[in-house]
Amino acid sequence: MSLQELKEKLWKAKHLVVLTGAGISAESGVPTFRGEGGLWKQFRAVDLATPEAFARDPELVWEFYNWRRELIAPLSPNPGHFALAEIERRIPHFTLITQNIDGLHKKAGSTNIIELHGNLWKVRCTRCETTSEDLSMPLPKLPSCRSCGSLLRPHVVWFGEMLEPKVLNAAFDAISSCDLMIVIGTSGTVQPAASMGIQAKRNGALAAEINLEPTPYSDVYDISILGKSGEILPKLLCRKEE
Ligand code: BV8
Ligand code: ZN
Repeated sequence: MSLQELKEKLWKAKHLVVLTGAGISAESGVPTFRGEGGLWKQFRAVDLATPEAFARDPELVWEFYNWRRELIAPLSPNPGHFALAEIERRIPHFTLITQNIDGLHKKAGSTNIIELHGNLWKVRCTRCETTSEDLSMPLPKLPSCRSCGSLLRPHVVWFGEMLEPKVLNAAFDAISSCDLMIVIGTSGTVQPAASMGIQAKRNGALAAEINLEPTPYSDVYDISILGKSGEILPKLLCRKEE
């Protein structure tokens, strides 16, 4: 199946679910997790994005997140983000599930967004759990809660942590009722997000993938289109033959 077939399915879809990963933000300049830009100093993101790393050295983990905030703040959504926001405006029922914490989907105008792994611009108190958006940069080396004075942490889901049940339930509800699911810019490495495309297929939806390179799921999806999401997604918007 090709881009043209995906386009036909898209404009007939009753409920489209899109799952995005770091790849959709790559053309905005956000380093992906497993690409060459994914390194930070001598650390790998997966070694720092853990509760153990935060318990061991909260200042280092906050330095990592402050670095990502400084890096991402000036970046803009790319044509792939904008195309998804436009598709949401044009079809009856659209749910966007993202693994990304960069906030670029919202900046591009998407509204019905499920942030599986939290948000880089939100902080949460390690004691009273008060969660708020804080755009200030840089945050103090060890930011503290305005309500109780305890240490704040990034409001993101680290490796080894459960996703918030209400977030996960919202994602699975969408996946169980969609008739088309498009998985974009994710290597299919991180669970539980990685198996959501197959889940949708099992529930009877047509499953498609748009990715720069093949993934472990490419052969299982009904449609697998290789390329840059920033180039492919805008093509879905024009109704004429490509
Ligand atoms: C959980 C927030 C239950 C933080 C993130 C085995 C051992 C140990 C652990 C596990 C295991 N199996 C499963 C687990 C659990 C673990 C996991 O999956 N580990 C992996 C690494 C094996 N999962 C968890 O811990 C999750 N929780 O399962 O709870 C539990 C509880 C306790 C114990 C066990 C289970 C929580 C996972 C959430 C982690 N937090 N982010 C932060 O960002 O700082 S995940 C992080 O990775 C990002 O959110 C990122 O989005 C995500 C996934 O990566 P991708 O988005 O796919 O990015 P990647 O770079 O990999 O790929 C990019 C793709 O885009 C590539 O394919 C590339 O080709 C493509 N691309 C590039 N450019 C473009 C493009 N495509 C299109 N266009 C382009 N221009
Ligand atoms: Zn507090």
